[in-house]
Amino acid sequence: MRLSSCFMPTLRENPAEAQVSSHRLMLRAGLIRQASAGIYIWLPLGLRVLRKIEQIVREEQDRAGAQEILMPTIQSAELWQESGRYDAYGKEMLRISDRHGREMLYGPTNEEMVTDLFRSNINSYKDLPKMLYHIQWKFRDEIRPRFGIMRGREFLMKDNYSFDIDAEAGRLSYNKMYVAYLRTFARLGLVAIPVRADTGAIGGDLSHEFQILAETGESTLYYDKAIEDFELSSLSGDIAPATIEKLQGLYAMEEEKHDPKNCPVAPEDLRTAKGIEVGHIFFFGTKYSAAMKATVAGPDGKLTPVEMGSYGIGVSRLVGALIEAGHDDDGIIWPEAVAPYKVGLINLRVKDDGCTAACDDLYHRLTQAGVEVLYDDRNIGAGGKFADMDLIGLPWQLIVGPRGLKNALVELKCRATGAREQLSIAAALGKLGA
Ligand code: P5A
Repeated sequence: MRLSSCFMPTLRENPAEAQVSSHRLMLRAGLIRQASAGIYIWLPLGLRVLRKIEQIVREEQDRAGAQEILMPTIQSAELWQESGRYDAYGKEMLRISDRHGREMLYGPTNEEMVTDLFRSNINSYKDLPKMLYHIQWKFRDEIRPRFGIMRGREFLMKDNYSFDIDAEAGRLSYNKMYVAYLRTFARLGLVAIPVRADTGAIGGDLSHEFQILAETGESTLYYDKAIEDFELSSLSGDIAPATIEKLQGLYAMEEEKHDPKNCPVAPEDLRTAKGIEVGHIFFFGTKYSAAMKATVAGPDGKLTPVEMGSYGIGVSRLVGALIEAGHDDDGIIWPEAVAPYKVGLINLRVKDDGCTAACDDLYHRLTQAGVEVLYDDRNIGAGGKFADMDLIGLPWQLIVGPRGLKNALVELKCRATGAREQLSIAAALGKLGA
């Protein structure tokens, strides 16, 4: 993509309304703009990141055996009356009525709808287990939307729902998702600590939140330092059941549930940190299936309510969380897995025919090789180009000017380390995978 034709409205100054780095940088780097309180427009650069995170989340859901569907954002109130949550959900639910005066709502989550889908289509243990997920916008009328997309009113969630014949099988599905989450966050280069959690409005008795460590986190965590030995950000390959059991057995609690007097961890082994909740998983058994009569016939022909769990990832919140975990004074530092482009190609002298020809050629060759390039071909000063490129945080900067070209050299800068190298064009292309 050529920057001269790109819609990337960057800001030099810090926007007054932004209190945390990620919100500030998302506005400054031209990733989002606010449409109204807690509701955002995703601009081209921000949308590219959102889509890449979504894709990693999707691949790990698919790998765990879940199947993707797409349920609507607008739901009918009837199903929520059946489960009993229509009144219980309170003011966080955005209630709408259609032209016939029917009560509708903008979905804050989909347990009811998916339970209805299940009961109308599956009625035998032979069709179990099943896991169905979608990646869809949600609306929660948060009393205090803040920190940009981190606590929005409209936000993108991946929500998965598991269906099993009994509690034991349900627990296996829960653990499958637990592993899928560890893998997902590791692919994003994040340390996400699984913390035992309350089940709140969703219900049930087994639940974990996945918390990314960041100073600006809204939760305070206490956890056994042994969790750090699992090197959660670099997990790869299969994760053995014994590892899961060990990890789930280690102490990790939010402040509200942490009781220093009864904490099983010795004070010198206890860590405390702030966290951002990027995922939350629940095993709630028959809470919805019993209320909504979603039953299955077992091998003996007897009908029993299906055992269920639900598993959420805050896909849009992850964009903010990744920035909280990766930035410096100059701007964002994206991990390669989700960067909007891999390389920023900086043409230092657009008016110099030789320099522009060399840049055009590099742009062409990188693009041909499938490397995602943002080409700064604007006719502005070098200072503005460097500042913008650091701000938007692409992993690599390929800097091309007439002086270097005289010696057939270009400069390659790594955004994360700041390291710079003078290289021949062929060597630079090689390093970038072209
Ligand atoms: C699990 C999936 C649920 O809703 N039902 C379906 C269950 N869980 S949850 O914890 O309430 O939400 C799941 C994740 O969504 C993100 N999230 C938000 N992101 C941005 N703005 C918000 N207002 C917001 N609320 C929830 C979180 O990452 C949460 O873990």
